[in-house]
Amino acid sequence: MRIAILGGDGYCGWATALYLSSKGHTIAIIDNFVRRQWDFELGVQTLTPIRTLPERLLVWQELTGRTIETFVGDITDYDFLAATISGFQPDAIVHFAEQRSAPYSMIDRKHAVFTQVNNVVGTLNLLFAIRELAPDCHLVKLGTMGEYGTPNIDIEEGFITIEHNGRKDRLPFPKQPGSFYHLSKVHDSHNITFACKIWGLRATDLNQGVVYGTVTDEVTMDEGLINRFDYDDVFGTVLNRFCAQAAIGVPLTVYGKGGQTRGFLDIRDTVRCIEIVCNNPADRGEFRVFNQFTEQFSVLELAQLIKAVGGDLGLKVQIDHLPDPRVEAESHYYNAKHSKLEDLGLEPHLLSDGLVNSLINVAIRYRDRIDPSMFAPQVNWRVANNERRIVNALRPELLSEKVRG
Ligand code: NAD
Ligand code: USQ
Repeated sequence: MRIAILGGDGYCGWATALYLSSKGHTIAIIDNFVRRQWDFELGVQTLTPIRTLPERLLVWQELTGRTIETFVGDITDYDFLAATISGFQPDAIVHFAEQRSAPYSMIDRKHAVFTQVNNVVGTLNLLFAIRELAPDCHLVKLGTMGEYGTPNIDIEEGFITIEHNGRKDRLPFPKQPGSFYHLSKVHDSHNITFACKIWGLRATDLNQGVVYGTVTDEVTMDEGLINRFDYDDVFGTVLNRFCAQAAIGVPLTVYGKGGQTRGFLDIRDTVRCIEIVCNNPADRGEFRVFNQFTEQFSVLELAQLIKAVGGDLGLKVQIDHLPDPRVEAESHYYNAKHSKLEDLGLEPHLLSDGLVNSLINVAIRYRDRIDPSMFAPQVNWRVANNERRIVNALRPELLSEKVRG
């Protein structure tokens, strides 16, 4: 298949592009490198020393003989996007190209607006481009489990059948997102549902849980292919942060009671899920929703697991409970369904299998690059204008040159 990976220079996108390329698909990466600019803006960097996209792609080509085409630009720019879709003519488009950090979207008005414009306009442009230029193409869109929030009932995969005043209907599952970022995903889902209905597009919305790990067969082929590992207070996700903290003997930062329960999956399962979904496209006019995660844990369970496993590796791990900077339930019911991808053939990698090799050992290997000042949370949900340290103003026209190398 011809598969366009929007956001292919990012964490999930890079691993997916290489995986699908290794399976023989023709891949194009579309990215504007804004993720690298956000690091520059916040004064943070990935724990792992990632190369520029041209350098990474050259390593891939030399190792495998496979070429991946690149289109550098912003998908909120419709002319750029339309020219790209029309030039590449994809069978499937995997859309990762959004601002994905909840804390980033909660810094202040500017960052909230940026997040929603970037995400909602990018996706809306994409829907119009598909309709106009590739109407049979399958849109594989990354949503998030956080769209549902933490209701006191079981979470279904996208839809729930409700009986009300003697009548019955299958309706979208209620959404209670917990940040302006998570809200942007809900807005996207509504726009995609509507476009499928009115134009007969085909789309799969993947409500993905928190992804962990850096190791896939392809990125470990060479140091030059290494993937991101973010541990800072804005882009670092909880498991990465805990492993980086454990690696240098800093107490693990559990927010509040730590009863916050989320769905998690190994990056090896992210790439496999995308393959499964591309191989089993939605029908014309169909809007499908799959919950993409494999196991659920509370934040405190993760901290205790890392303490135990880290202890076996000789690390001295302590657990701290910080006041929760977010507005979220600190203990709650959580039972989210996630069987549709397994029904299509996903064989999950469990955390017990990936924790040491894909996380703790990577954190130990690069621990000299860890900046401990990145652990304290600096973005509080209750504050409209957080004074998080902004090191560099975001100036895309200058920065894009810088990050391209
Ligand atoms: P990432 O930030 O590492 O990658 C996103 C990529 O998209 C970056 O390379 C960035 O430069 C690019 N991008 C962003 N806006 C763009 C635009 N307007 N035009 C062109 N390129 C643009 O993020 P990730 O962790 O790989 O996440 C990918 C997707 O998966 C996101 O949509 C995210 O919401 C979703 N997701 C991620 C996780 C996770 O744990 N990482 C979990 C659930 C869902
Ligand atoms: N948390 C801590 N301590 C920390 C960091 C986080 O206790 O040091 C807690 C948070 O308060 C939250 C939970 O851990 O309750 C998860 O936070 P996170 O930063 O790991 O993940 P989140 O903000 O939910 O976002 C991440 C990705 C996002 C994706 C989402 C999937 O950044 O792109 O959409 O996971 S989900 O959580 O299912 O919505």
